Amino acid sequence: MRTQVGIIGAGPAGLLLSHLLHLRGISSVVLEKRSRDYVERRVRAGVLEQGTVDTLVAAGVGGRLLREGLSHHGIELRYGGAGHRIPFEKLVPGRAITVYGQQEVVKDLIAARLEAGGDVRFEVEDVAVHSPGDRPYLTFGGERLDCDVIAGCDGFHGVSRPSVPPGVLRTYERDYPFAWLGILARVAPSSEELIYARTERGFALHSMRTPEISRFYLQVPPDAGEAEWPDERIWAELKARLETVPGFTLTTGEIIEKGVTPMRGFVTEPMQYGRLYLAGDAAHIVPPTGAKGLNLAVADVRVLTEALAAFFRDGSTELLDGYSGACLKRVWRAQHFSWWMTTLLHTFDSDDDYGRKLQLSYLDYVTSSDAAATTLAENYVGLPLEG
Ligand code: RFL
Ligand code: PHB
Repeated sequence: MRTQVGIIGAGPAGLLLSHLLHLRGISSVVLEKRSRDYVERRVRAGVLEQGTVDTLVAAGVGGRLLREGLSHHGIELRYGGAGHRIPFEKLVPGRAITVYGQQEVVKDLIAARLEAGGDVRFEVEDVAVHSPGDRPYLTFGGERLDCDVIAGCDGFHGVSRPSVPPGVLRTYERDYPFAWLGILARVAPSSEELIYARTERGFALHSMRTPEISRFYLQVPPDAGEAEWPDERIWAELKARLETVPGFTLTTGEIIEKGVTPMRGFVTEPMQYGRLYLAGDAAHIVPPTGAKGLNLAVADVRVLTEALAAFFRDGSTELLDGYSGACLKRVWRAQHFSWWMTTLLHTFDSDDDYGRKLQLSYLDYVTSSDAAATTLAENYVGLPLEG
């Protein structure tokens, strides 16, 4: 078997890449180790930058997103007994975010790929990358797929990044001393906009998916297990961290999903080796406080598509050679923003009163100065995409 681009992973990065390449007349095969049902149900991100929405719409996969996505023009920062709105319409006019579940994006992309006769294979076993330096090929389940190029879109725990010879990639990492417990609940959101809450008990986030489904996150110890968090404890803690302003009541309901996510920043440089290109979480992850992971995956894939289109058009490798450099600027901006949001809103060492005072001082600044609030707003809605 052969294809132009062998893609490992049917997450947002791999599926969008396959779709955008198809629109340019470039063939690809997507190899995914999980089942279709599993990837379509995996609950993850929910906030799409304007540029992500524009990319999906321009690619013809934004129909349902435009109908069902919730357009948001602000977020609330809640701390010290008061809520403070960051108004996007005033600070970054014409730019907003859209709340639409990542698994809905994945469903839309899978449907589009299959409808166009795309080759997306699920439950593929033992994918391995061979000769990434020059004549790359993939093996899986006893088969061989020869490729001109391989795209490693297999997430943080995939096989593509470890297939690069030792010493080639440099990695940069930051671990945080806490995790997030994420909850999906069958209950109408108690707020119209997202609430990022800082309390002495830890951070909490009120997000949503639809007018009937809410999404919440709680800062928890790094080794927390789901078993330690029965539903009653979750609601009690969410109430303690969110019902901190007069007149706000959190409506509770049936919890339909929960999971613990570690908080980590990670970047690999470069994001390529020979004919292997890494995109999305395979190359970098951010703590979710800035809502950037999925959006960065989309930005990478846009750059990679342009570079591959030039390569298959006339053999030019200039854009491919510059792939990492073109992506990493945005990646590091998102790393910084995600670190900054995380540092601003989470509870760290309870003995560190100085750190606590700094946090509160910066929160006061961000919620009283348009200059500081604009910094938050323009990063949150997403800095302009190149091209
Ligand atoms: P994915 O989505 O992890 O997809 C990788 C795919 O590769 C498959 N795979 C393999 N396939 C074949 N062979 C192998 N050996 C393989 N190993 C892995 C996997 O099964 C999977 O299907 O990576 P991708 O496409 O790069 O997409 C990245 C995003 O998923 C991720 O950045 C976001 O979910 C991060 N994130 C958020 N991003 C946002 O932009 N906004 C948010 O609001 C946001 N919230 C979040 C998040 C991530 C979270 N978790 C659970 C990590 C909230 C949470 C809780
Ligand atoms: C989500 O809705 O899943 C979500 C929203 C904002 C974040 C992270 C996750 O910062």
